Amino acid sequence: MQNSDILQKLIETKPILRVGGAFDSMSAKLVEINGFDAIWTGSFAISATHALPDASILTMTEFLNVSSNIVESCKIPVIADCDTGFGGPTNVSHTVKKFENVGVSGISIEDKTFPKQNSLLEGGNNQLLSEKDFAAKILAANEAKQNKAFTVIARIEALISGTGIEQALQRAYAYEKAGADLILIHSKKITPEEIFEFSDSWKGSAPLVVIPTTYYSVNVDELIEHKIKMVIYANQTLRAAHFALSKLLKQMKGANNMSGLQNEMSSMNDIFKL
Ligand code: SPV
Ligand code: MG
Repeated sequence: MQNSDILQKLIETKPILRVGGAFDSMSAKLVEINGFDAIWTGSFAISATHALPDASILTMTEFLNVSSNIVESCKIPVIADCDTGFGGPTNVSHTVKKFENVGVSGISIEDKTFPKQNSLLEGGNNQLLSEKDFAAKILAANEAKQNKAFTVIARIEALISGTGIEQALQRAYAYEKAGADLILIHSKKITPEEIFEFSDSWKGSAPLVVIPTTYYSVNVDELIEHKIKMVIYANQTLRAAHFALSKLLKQMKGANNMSGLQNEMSSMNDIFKL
């Protein structure tokens, strides 16, 4: 059984899938060890580890290399964030071929124009691609996959761009018709109301995915009640790594020796085990 089949099986059988964000093989391995269902290789976290903004700067190949390394180190499925698909429908076909060939189980593409900016960036540009042009990308992705179980996630940015629920629903139906396996409905609100309004109105059959970064107090139970099938914790690992390193380095810089800092880091044995 390929990992794409395993991911499909999990989607069919579990009430909700918990997906942890990772940006390299070590963070991905930790996501796996801690019992998550799948790994999200997010453009925000991967860009940040290159000290770059999440603004379509890294190339498809650079993102592919990170996901490929993670697939090699982990047993659980990997879902790759492929931004806007790195171009038009032909680029999307090529992207699917490349990511599927290295063993990634699914990709997500979003309906913004290239170059995109991170959806949560204050004052960021969130211009939407036309529904028709994005549906063509989903069609291309669907046609390009070798294994039927390879998951194509259509990510809707209508709520992020302020276009509203009606537009989000209309796009979701169009993308499902074009072959999307899952619909990712993204929001930057600090409460989940608009996500729930969307999911309560959704009459399609594609399961729904959310990324509760800004509405972080939402409970998993509530997500299940509102028909959400997958929750992606996209960037918490990156932020924790940044936080821990920043804190430690500040303390190290002012210290005469490292005695007081041993509890601020994993032991050598922890790393040997990894
Ligand atoms: C990412 O993790 O790269 C995402 C989610 O796409 S967000 O940062 O909320 O846009
Ligand atoms: Mg992203």
